[in-house]
Amino acid sequence: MNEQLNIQWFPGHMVKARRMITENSRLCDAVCEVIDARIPYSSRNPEVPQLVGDKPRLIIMNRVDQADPTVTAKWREYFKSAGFYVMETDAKSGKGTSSFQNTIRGILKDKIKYYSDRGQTGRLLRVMILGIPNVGKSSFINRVAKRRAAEASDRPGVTRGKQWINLGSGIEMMDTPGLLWPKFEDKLVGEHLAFTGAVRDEILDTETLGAHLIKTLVQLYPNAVEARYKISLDSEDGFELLSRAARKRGFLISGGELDLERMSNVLLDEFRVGKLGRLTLEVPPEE
Ligand SMILES: Nc1nc2c(ncn2[C@@H]2O[C@H](COP(=O)(O)OP(=O)(O)OP(=O)(O)O)[C@@H](O)[C@H]2O)c(=O)[nH]1
Ligand SMILES: [Mg+2]
Repeated sequence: MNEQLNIQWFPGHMVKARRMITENSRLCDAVCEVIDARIPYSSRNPEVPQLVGDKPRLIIMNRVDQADPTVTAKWREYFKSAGFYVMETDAKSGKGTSSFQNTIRGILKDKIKYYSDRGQTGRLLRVMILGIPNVGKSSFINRVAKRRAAEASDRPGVTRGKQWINLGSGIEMMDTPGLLWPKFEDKLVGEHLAFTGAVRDEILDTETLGAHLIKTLVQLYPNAVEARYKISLDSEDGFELLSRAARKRGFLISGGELDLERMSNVLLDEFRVGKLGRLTLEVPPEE
């Protein structure tokens, strides 16, 4: 497979968002990085430290309902041993989100004491919610706030500006637009972000993306691919695997040629909605 996926995605609004995040982080007591449990490595923005300085940081592994539970547990331990606070959430159903406020109060207990020692008991704690596009930031905030405070939807780039959401309990959350970074140093990072839907599909070559995805899945979860597409897996070539799946489904264009674009779209959709099961594409580095 020679085709390269060249994914460069840093539109103008992200330049603005980045500036806005840096300016507002000064007002915040803590920063939450919402990451995608299916790609915990690729969904972490390497620029976060330089954007927000050394604020206390909480990692929210979201989409755990779509991720492989065994691998999620490994990532949890990995992040914990790296000194992060970690939560595991499914912001769609709300599972795992109810401990957020207590977790934040725990993380900021010294600060709370500092304020209360000075009689500033009513002082708001401000928490910035950061993450890649479409990861579930706004959904998470809505779950914690128990109302539709922030717009959430099934495509990247929905939240455009900042929005403060007051929880009415002394904590205020700041929703931010999904942010990527100007260059993916590692080609796999761009690919994984595209597979999971963090990068808008329109800027990508669908067939190449599909070929890369099926090859990746065959390497990591061969049984899931076999069960879903009923193809033989004795090939290392993504386009060949994709062709086999297209043939099996009878996806043809006029002239009898296989419709690989259609098969790619189906594969991407089925992967994203979880029809292949709970799959995680990245494992933590070994100690
Ligand atoms: N299965 C599943 N779906 C989720 C989860 N969290 C969010 N979603 C869905 O993912 C889509 C995107 O959610 P949003 O909350 O809008 O994501 P966002 O990070 O605010 O996106 P932008 O504002 O575009 O950056 C919505 O369709 C949500 O229902 C989750 O934990 N599991
Ligand atoms: Mg949003």
